[in-house]
Amino acid sequence: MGVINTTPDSFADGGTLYHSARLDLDLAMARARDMVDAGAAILDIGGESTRPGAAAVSPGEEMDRVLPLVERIAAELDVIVSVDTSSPGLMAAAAGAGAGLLNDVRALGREGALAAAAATGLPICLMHMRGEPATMQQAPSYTDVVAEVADFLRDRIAACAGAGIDQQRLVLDPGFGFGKTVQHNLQLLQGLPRLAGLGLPLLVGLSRKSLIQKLIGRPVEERLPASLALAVLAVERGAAIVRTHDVAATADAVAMWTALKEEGEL
Ligand code: 9MG
Repeated sequence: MGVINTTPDSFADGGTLYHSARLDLDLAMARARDMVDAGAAILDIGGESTRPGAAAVSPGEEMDRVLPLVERIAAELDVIVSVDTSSPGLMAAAAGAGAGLLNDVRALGREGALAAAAATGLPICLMHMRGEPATMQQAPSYTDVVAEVADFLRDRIAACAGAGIDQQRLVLDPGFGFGKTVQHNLQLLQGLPRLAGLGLPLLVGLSRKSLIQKLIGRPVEERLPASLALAVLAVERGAAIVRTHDVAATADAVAMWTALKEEGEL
């Protein structure tokens, strides 16, 4: 899953698709095409930054950023278009624009989101987050982070069932970096097989995240090698989908692991 942020303030690639303070749709399409050529099966389009402390965006502005790109990608490229949103209005509009997946970092927790997502008939990624992006990194605390994330995801699967969303439509994500310390992230990475035991595909997003800075001191523009190491570890532990800013390199890293596995060398 390649990441395309239409925000001017994303932590990892903020503003790189902007010209004179406006989103450049042709540039975004070129990025999308490159990612598909590099092997992305899914492109995740986001219109609101979820980095800690990011400014909130109105639902109207989020739609204006995301929908034109969703429409063009769906019309021109052979790829599943995922829309990264918690907004019920955008979920409905995205389905009409050709989206094939909803990615909600709030796991359909916003008022109206369960019903809106259910009505689209689309697959949905339910991600765990403790708190809200503005404050989530202020002393997050768990007794057993893997068990608590698993309990949360089980509760959201049940809420989806109550809203008429079949389990077969769901993908689960532990939400690396969303209300977690480095230690919590490492425990989740180690505990991925337990989350895979919930029986649904796992999505992981570790690409360029700040745990890399905290563990080995790399600024965001130097986090590719460490992101690749984390991607391979996550796949080895059961991840089915890797969310990444660097599709070509990630596809190669995972292909190498797969080749070794198939040769019986791992
Ligand atoms: C939008 N977004 C940013 N990081 C993410 C992650 O780790 N997982 C998912 N599902 N979405 C994310």
